[in-house]
Amino acid sequence: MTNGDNEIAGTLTAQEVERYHHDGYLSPVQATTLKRAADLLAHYNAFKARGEAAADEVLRSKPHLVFPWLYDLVRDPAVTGPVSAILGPNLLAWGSSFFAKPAGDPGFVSWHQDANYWGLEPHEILTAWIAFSPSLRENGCMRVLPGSQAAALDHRDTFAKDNLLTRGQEISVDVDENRAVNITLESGEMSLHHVGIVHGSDPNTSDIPRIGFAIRYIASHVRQTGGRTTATLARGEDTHGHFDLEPRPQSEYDAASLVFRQTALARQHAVLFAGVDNPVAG
Ligand SMILES: O=C(O)CCC(=O)C(=O)O
Repeated sequence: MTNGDNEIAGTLTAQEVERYHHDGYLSPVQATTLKRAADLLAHYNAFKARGEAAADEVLRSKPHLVFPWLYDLVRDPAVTGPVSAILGPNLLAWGSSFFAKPAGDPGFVSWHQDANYWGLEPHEILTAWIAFSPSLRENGCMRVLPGSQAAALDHRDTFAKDNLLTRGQEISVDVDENRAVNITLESGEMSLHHVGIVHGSDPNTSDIPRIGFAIRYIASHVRQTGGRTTATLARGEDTHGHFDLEPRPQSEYDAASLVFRQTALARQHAVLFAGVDNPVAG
């Protein structure tokens, strides 16, 4: 398979894979060149500048279904190669979300574990969080608790103002923040985090925007426990057929891809959270 960003290794060493399994995350991993990251950010900014009423909602859940440049990133061997070193050769992307904090943005993400919400089994699932802009402590980089993927903790919905998770999901027991590690990234780098790891992030107190694109990858044998939904074939083959496969959008933000995305999300919502708004970003 050719690599979309030729100068990027697109794989992991055995030691890196072992570190991922031990710590529940791996960072940094090169995902794109600096130039490609700048192009991706330019695409993102150009779309935001259009001022579409639904922009934030679309960017939050499965935007790769309406932007060809994101669909291609989801399937890019430079990104899927390292993921595949952990999850195996056959990968689906179950979701994607932007987590964006403009300069000075009060938005934060409470401590949570994704595994609590997604209804996917087994947990051969990880997020590739790709930095479209630098992600630093001062602009609210993601933070993780190494090793915390081993135990499932109780959560509650807070609906807190400024929480970037739609329902303000948070762990309802004490989290020892002294153990947290800052995931700082340069543009074009990514972190990989296990679906069970405790993670969150603080507001952006700087004048540097923090724009991250999170892709939820699953091994192709993973199932949606509550019913059949859709996913994108990201690498290899869909050997199990547990999901209906999502097509590449014909062109940016076209009517057909917008309708397809709405339908896919409606199916996902119906299976996961009947009557609850937007589970995917959480
Ligand atoms: O971007 C952040 O600060 C948090 C991201 C997150 O919660 C996730 O990718 O699951």
